[in-house]
Amino acid sequence: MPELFIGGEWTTAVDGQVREIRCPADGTLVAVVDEAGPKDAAAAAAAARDAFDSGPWPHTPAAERGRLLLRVADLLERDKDALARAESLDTGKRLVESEYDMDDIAACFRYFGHLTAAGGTDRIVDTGNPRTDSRVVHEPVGVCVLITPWNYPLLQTAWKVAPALGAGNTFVLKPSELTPHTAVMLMRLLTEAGLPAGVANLVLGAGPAVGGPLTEDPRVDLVSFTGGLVTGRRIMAAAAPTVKKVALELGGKNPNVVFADADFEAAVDHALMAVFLHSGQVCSAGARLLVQHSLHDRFVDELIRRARAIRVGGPFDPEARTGPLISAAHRDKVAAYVAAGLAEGAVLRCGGTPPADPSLADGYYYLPTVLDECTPGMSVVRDESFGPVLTVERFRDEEEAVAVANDTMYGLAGAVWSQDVGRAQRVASRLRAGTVWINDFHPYVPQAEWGGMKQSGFGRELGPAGLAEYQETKHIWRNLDPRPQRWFE
Ligand code: TXE
Repeated sequence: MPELFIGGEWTTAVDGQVREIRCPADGTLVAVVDEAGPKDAAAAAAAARDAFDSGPWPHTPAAERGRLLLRVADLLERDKDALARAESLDTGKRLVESEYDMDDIAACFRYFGHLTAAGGTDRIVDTGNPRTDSRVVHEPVGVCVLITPWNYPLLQTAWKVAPALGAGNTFVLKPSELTPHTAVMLMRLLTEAGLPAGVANLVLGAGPAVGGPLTEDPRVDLVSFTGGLVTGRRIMAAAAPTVKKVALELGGKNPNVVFADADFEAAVDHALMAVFLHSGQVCSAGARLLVQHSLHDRFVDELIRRARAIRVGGPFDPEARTGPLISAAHRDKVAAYVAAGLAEGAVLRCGGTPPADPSLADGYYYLPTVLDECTPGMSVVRDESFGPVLTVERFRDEEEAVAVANDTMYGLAGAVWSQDVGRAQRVASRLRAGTVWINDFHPYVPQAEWGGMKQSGFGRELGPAGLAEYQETKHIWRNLDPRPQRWFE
């Protein structure tokens, strides 16, 4: 069955190209899928434009659009097992983690379904003139291009698709070429839920060949992108000539700041989860551990003891606690960062290699790795390695903790651990990041905005601002009693 979805029709690529999808856990062939090129991207942009300009969706009452999102949430729950399995085969992540993701995805559609249906964002403006009627209304932006990465394929897609549809837009989705399957399944569910033809379009394919042309296409009004910093910069530049609205989520190098008075057991446990969840392929991973000097030795010793015990394995291995990296190339990149860190003086405390287990030799595994005695100038500290690599730095006091934590070009997330409520609150408010956790790491809810400061990007997903991202604000002024103004008499 063809995998491109354009104008309500399933189709193959115009040029007949296909791509092999392989499971990162063992390299086995998952499927061969259609690979779009620039012509397919153009056809999808045209279909989305036509559906926006001439179709019913932008003018469908918000309550009805909200109901459709709620139906999608029901369908996602119905198909949870198949979706989770497909996600695990594409990404190599543990099935249980994919299942958690599917719950979050359904919750995201449910949240935006209710938010859309509730309406209430338009307002009447008091102009002070009784002969006028003035209203500020919210309208869809238009045709949205949604470009998503491979680490949380359907979750990142849901964060964009649900608000884009809720606001009344049409869209072209371009998922990562490495992990296309759940996007294909979502298109089927949107159709089953009753979405009109042309509103949702899907093109699978490489970033430069498909995402690039879409970003430049004058028929497109908005580009929402989640991915790497370098690609994000390219997208912003490509969108500039046509002055598109752009939203970017470009990852982070997130500090996890632990004071000596932190709850020891909880802080160690969360520090592991912060960085090694999904083998560190998480934009908000707590990859920089900042520990107060007096706690350092005890804390890092315990962390290493536990990190060594983390079992890596494939998505369906019930004993595994984390999975492979997405590709051989990505593992090479992670290994290169570790090598650079060691050359710059970091001390390897555990990991630093692929696992020795021969049964894992065909997958792209890398052991949980801790580099101690790191300093802010090291590339492994500054850049996002996006792997299971924790760098450890020390600090003496609150002032130094804040300075070191903020000494990064990124600003997506961060955490502070302390039982001193005042201090935890002070540090939280001084961290330059879109999300800050106090005595916790990683939780998020669809009601609360997500996004970055500094070079982690701009724009927000989730929460009311996540819907507003896909809306234009318009002021409609009505003169109830028009008379000549005689300005030029
Ligand atoms: O991402 P890319 P890559 C970071 C992480 C990782 C690095 C590179 O540090 O090591 O990025 O990963 C599409 N025009 N994150 O190379 O290239 C691409 O096809 C339009 C953090 O895999 O950013 C895919 O759909 N689109 C991140 C999407 O961009 C283009 C999650 C993301 O791929 C394009 C993933 C172009 N010119 C990686 N080039 C996070 N924020 O969570 C590529 N794409």
